[in-house]
Amino acid sequence: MFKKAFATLSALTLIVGLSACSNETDSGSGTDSASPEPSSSTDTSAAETVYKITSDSVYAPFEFEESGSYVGIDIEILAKIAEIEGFKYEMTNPGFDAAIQAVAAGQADGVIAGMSITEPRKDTYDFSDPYYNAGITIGMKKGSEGSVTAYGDLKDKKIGAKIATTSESWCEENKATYGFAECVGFEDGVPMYDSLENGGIDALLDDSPIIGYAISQGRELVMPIDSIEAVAGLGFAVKRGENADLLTKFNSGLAKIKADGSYLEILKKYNAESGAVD
Ligand code: ASN
Repeated sequence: MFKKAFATLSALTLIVGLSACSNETDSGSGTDSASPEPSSSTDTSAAETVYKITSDSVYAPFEFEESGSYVGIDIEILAKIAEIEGFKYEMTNPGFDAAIQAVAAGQADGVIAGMSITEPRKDTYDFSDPYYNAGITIGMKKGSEGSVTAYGDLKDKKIGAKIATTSESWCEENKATYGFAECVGFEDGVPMYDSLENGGIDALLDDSPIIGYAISQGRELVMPIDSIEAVAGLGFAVKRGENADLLTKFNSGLAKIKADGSYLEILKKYNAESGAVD
C-alpha cells in the first residue's frame, strides 16, 4: 500500500530519485535487492574492499523504492559519504530486523536504517555520530481516532510495531501502564500499514517522520497523540569492535557533508530538515 501512496509523489521527488540513483552509480554502489542474503565484505582485488551494507525495506523518507531503485535520506547520505571518502559498498534492503541481525552476525559490515542510537544496542553495535533526530508516535487510520489524544485512550487496543524496533520495545514497556490489548509485531512496514488500513490493528507505533511523510504523500492517516517518545539520534552502525575503519570513514564523511551543505540539501529534498543535527 505504501507503493500506492508513492505513485502520487511530486515531480520534484521523482527528480530527487533520479539524482539519488546517479549518486549511487558514482560511488560504485547500488546493488539493490528485495530479498538479499548479505555476506561479509570481500576483497575484489588486492586493494579494494566492497562493504556490505544493509538497510530497511520500506521506511520512507529514509529508504524506499521508486522506479525500481532505492532512494531516500539514508541512501543519499551513504552514497555521498562513500563518494567523498572513496569507499565502495553494496546495499541490500531486507527489512529492519534482518538488517541489524546481519550486522550482529558478521554477515554484513554496516547498517543504515534510521536506526536509533540506544544504550542497549551499544552492547552489540558501535554507532556513528548521529545524522538525524527522531522519536516515535502513534498513527491511526483517518476517521478511526475518535477522541484519542493520549496513550491511555488506547486501552484494550491492538498496537502494531515493527519487530526489533524502538517502537516495539516502547510498546512492550508501556503495555501494562496504558492497558494496550496487545503489541503486534510486524517484520516489515508494508504489512503493518496494510493491517492498520484493513482493521487488523487499531493503531501503530512508528518514527514520527515516517508517519508524517506517509501523510504528506496522501496516505489516510493521523497522528492523534501530540507527543513524541523515545527521541534519539539515528546512526550508522557496525558490529561492536569490528569495522572501526568504516565507522571512522562514515563520521569523517558526515562531518564533511555537514560542512559543505550537502547534508542539509539531502534533508531538504525530503522535507525533513526538522530532524537535522548540528
Ligand atoms: N528507528 C527504528 C529503530 O531504531 C528503525 C526503523 O524502524 N527502521 O528501532
